[in-house]
Amino acid sequence: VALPPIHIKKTMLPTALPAWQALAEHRRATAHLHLRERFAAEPNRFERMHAELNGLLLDYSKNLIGEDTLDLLCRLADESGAAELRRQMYAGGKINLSEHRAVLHTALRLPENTAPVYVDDINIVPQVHAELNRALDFAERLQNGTHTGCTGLPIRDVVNIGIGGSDLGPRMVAQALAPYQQNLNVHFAANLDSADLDGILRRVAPETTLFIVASKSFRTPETLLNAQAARRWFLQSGRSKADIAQHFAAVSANVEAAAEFGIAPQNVFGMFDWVGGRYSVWSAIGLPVMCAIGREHFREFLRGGHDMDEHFLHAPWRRNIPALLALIGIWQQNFCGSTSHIVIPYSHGLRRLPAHLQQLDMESNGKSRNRHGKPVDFATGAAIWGEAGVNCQHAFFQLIHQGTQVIPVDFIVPLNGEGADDGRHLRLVANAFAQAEALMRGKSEAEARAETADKGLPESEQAALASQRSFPGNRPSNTILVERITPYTLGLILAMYEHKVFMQGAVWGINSFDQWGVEYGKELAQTILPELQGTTPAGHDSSTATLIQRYRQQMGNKQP
Ligand code: G6Q
Repeated sequence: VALPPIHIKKTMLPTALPAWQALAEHRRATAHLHLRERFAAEPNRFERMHAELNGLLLDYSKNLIGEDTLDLLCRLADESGAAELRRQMYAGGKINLSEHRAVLHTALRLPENTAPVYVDDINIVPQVHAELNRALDFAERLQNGTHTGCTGLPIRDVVNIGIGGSDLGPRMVAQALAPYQQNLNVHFAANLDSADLDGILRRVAPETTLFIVASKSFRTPETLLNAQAARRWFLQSGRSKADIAQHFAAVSANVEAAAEFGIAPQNVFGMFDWVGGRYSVWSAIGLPVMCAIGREHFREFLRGGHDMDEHFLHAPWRRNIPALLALIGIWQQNFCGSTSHIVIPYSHGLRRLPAHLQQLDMESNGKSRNRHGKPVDFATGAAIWGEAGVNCQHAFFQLIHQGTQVIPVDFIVPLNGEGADDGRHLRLVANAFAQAEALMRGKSEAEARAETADKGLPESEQAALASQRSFPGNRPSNTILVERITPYTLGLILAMYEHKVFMQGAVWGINSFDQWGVEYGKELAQTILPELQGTTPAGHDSSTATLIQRYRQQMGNKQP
């Protein structure tokens, strides 16, 4: 089905839009307002500034915004043409212009009996389900012991070898859903540092281990080198090449290369050209997750993602959770001057979520040209970072409270924990809420002084202490509550962030779906590798040339 061309003018940067100009003016007029005063003046502020979807609650009231700010941000969304780009994305339009690709991670989460989605005139929904079912069946055969190792023993350990999008998503999801793990242990090796894979190989046995080589391109050197190391380890344990069929699987869009590597065709699961690596955990790249949690739970994860897709597609901006996160992020970054954004899950299971979001967001929106190649004149993707709460409170929170930068925070809080109900989770939640409140309110010098008034300190010391113990407050945060982390709620959370990233890219007019910086990194080492091995370095700056020289002096003839 031919889609009409995207209507956004190529030369138009969002800074030229009337709403952008109005927001800049609005910031000048409202910068003096403190959140503490806003809350005092608006008793129903929470009521007006929260949104909910199927048990996920977004409280965005602790942001430096008023109703007027939100109105202008929604106008910006309209003027930027984000709704049209969203329509194109869901319909299979090739919105990844630099790679001429459709962007259809939403199609991976569609129920089976759904309206067709066409890419190059082919309805992809049946393909999606065929490949999903193949992967789920395979995971089930591993789980129930129908697919055994070459000695007839059941598989106990699954080792995923992949990197970037072929690692971070499935690793994070498998870890977050550990309470749903059934009878297979899953491990993840990504780093080229041999300590990563070798550490896993020391803990597993060849006859009960299955390796998944996860690489969309099947050309990523890190993954191929680790896969070759795994194959060597397997063969050196006395197994034959014929045994590889029982112990190696692959997920790739490059089925021929997987076959060349020696993986049996029935163990190769396809990926689609129209899914970017960082959006691919919902595809067969989720195979290690399927192995860990099984068919029904994986389907629940997809259902969560799909429900968020429907919400993002249909809800008006003002009630649209991913759009609100995106627009408030744009406000914070482009109008209030923040340059980074923190994600703090108060959940040990979600401790890798910041790492996953780092890739999702920074690889998608770390761009300095618009989607038609025009340089931008405003800040795009924020630096994303974070760590599990409460650990981070004892580390970098000092800077968030009293540092000179304002860094917005997302607090992600499951109301129920997974472990023993001995009061620790209750305190975890108390910490999350208290941090958000403290960041918002701050503490005036007078309040700090009142705290130390009865300590019998000399007046000068009291004053000095009060100034150190005061907090500016007015520091923005979102709080995202779910009842607990389940496959369904994790699906909601993950898709929510994917659409936040899309929405920001859409308003900024950039292509969130290519990653030339990653491709560049893949090329660069190719030049230096032979030089480390002995060919004469050429054309480098003095720093790089000396570093190469140092390696060669140190390694002498010891190089592999
Ligand atoms: C993700 C990126 C990148 C990619 C890795 C692995 O969106 O494209 O992180 O996932 O470079 O690529 P392969 O899956 O092709 O090995």
